[in-house]
Amino acid sequence: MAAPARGPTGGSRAGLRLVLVLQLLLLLRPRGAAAGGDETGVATPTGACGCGTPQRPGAQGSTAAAHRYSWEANAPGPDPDPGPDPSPDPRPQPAKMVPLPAGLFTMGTDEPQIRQDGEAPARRVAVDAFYMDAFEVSNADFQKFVNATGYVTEAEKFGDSFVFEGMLSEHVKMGINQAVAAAPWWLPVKGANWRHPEGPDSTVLHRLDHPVLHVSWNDAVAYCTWAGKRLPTEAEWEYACRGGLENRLFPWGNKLQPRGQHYANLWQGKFPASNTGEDGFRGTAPVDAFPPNAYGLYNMVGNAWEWTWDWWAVHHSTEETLNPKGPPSGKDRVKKGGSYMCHKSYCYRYRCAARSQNTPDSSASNLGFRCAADLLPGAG
Ligand SMILES: *[C@@H]1O[C@H](CO)[C@@H](O)[C@H](O)[C@H]1NC(C)=O
Ligand SMILES: [Ca+2]
Ligand SMILES: [Ca+2]
Repeated sequence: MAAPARGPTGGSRAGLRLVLVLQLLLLLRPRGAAAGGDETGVATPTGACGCGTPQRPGAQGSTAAAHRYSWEANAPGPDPDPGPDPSPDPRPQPAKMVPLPAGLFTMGTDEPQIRQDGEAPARRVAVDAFYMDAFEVSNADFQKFVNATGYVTEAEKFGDSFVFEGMLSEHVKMGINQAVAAAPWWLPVKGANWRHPEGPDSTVLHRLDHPVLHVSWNDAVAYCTWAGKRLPTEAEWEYACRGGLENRLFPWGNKLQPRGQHYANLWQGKFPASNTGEDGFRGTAPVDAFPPNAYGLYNMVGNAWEWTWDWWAVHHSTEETLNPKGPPSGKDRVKKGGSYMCHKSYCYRYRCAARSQNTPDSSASNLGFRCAADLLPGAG
């Protein structure tokens, strides 16, 4: 499910084409290798985890399955004194943060499912107390930021971003040249950006409560900085994901669907041909869909991938560390959690120990973020 990266030249067309050709070659490797622990030692191809979604634009799937966990379903009754301003505010847009206690936890795993991603070894990591956004940053949150600052994202500057082929309208697909269309899952779509996740003929206006997409690592840092926050380190993200549980696969435990319930927005069906949307969503879900983990954090795995602060590396010391921040330099940044396109057969990366990477200027239709902070912004 990893999104493809922009070329090392930072989006030059020649670089992009080279990357696409490389991705095509990598994509032509035998399928299933990624999930089974391909140990070729090849750096994880940034497009290898592409899970094409044959979805019509705008078709977000039925919301029935996850509705019961949504804010609407759990909202308190009407305020007895609504006050003088009856303006319809469909839902609160809390960039709500939750406090996480300082702690010592086991990061990574000695039973890696995708070894070449550097999931191993298990190592003891201590983190100081910090705050974490309860939700992925939503389109409404990002709109507020753009309204206030006039910020232009990298996808808007480059003029395109990566979208899964299956999410595109025929009209948009027709405009993509053949050489690129030969890469089966990910297509660089002109005019795709956070406002138009599937290209110019799509909009976020009916899904402002969904995670913002098509934001690069640089965009994410700009947003968090504006909000008085920062990106979480990978260690903080994984500590938050685990919700106080030790040695579990998922934020809620080891069973993917306890009591038959869906706990995350993933892919059901035979990837990539069919996307049943059994969990209620074929594309993204509202940032408050599905049950939170024990720390009160929503959609840590699934829905949108989330950028973290760290540079990417696959070799880790087993020594115990305090507040590790990853390698001092690198080419790619770490992203965590997998997305709505992840299926075990192809992209078993919706586990707390799983990880992937992209260049910091990359953006795609399944990649978002949330922020962390040492102190509550505006407090004190
Ligand atoms: C951003 O500005 C637009 C246009 O003025 C407005 O419709 C929208 O509600 C604003 N968004 C937020 C989150 O304030
Ligand atoms: Ca889903
Ligand atoms: Ca997520």
